[in-house]
Amino acid sequence: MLSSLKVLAAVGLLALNVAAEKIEAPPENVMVDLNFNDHIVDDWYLQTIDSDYFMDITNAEWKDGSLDPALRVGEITGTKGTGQAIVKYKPSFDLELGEEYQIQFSARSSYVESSGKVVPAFGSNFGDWLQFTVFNQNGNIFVAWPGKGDYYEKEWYQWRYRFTVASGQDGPGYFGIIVHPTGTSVDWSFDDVSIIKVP
Ligand SMILES: [Ca+2]
Repeated sequence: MLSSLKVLAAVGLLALNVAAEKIEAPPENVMVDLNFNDHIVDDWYLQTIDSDYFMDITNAEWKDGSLDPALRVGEITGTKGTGQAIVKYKPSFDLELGEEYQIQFSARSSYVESSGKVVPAFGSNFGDWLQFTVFNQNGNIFVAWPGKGDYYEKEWYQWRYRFTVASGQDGPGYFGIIVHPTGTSVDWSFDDVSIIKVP
C-alpha cells in the first residue's frame, strides 16, 4: 500500500509541472466551487492524529481592508514531524475516466515574522506543512505539496494544477487537505477552492 501511494504521489508531482491558466467552464463542469461565504463549516470534517486543531469559518482580511469568509484550521498543540490533521470536504463529486480536471485553491497562514510580514510558514514554503489531495476509497488520485504559489494579495497565495483520472480512479471523489504540525500555534486559512472538468 505504501509503495502504491508513493507512485500516486509521483504522478501528482508530475502534474505540478503543468502551468494551468484560469479556465471558463459551463456549470455542469464545475465539481466543486467554494468561497465559504455561506459560513457552513458542517460540510467539513476534521480528524486529528497526535495533535490538536480547531476548524471554523472566519473572516480573513484582504488588501483593501474588506473581510472575506475563509476556512480556518488552527494548530492548538502539535509537534513538528509528528501527527497530522486531516481536513476533508464531505460532499463527493463525480470523476470521469480519462477526463482532465483543474484544481485551484488559495491559502494563507497567520504566522507573522518579526518584521511584521505575514509569511507562508517560518520562512519556507506551504508545501512543508500542507498537502492538498483528491482521493477516493482506493487512495489518492492527486496530491500536491505546494510551494509558495502565486501571490495575489494580503499574503494570500493561490495554486492551480491539473490531473487526469486513470482507470480505477473514476466515480465518487473527495477533496482534502492534510495539515502537518509546526509546533507553534499557527492558523491556516483556505479559500476559493474549485475543481473543474476541463472542457
Ligand atoms: Ca471567501
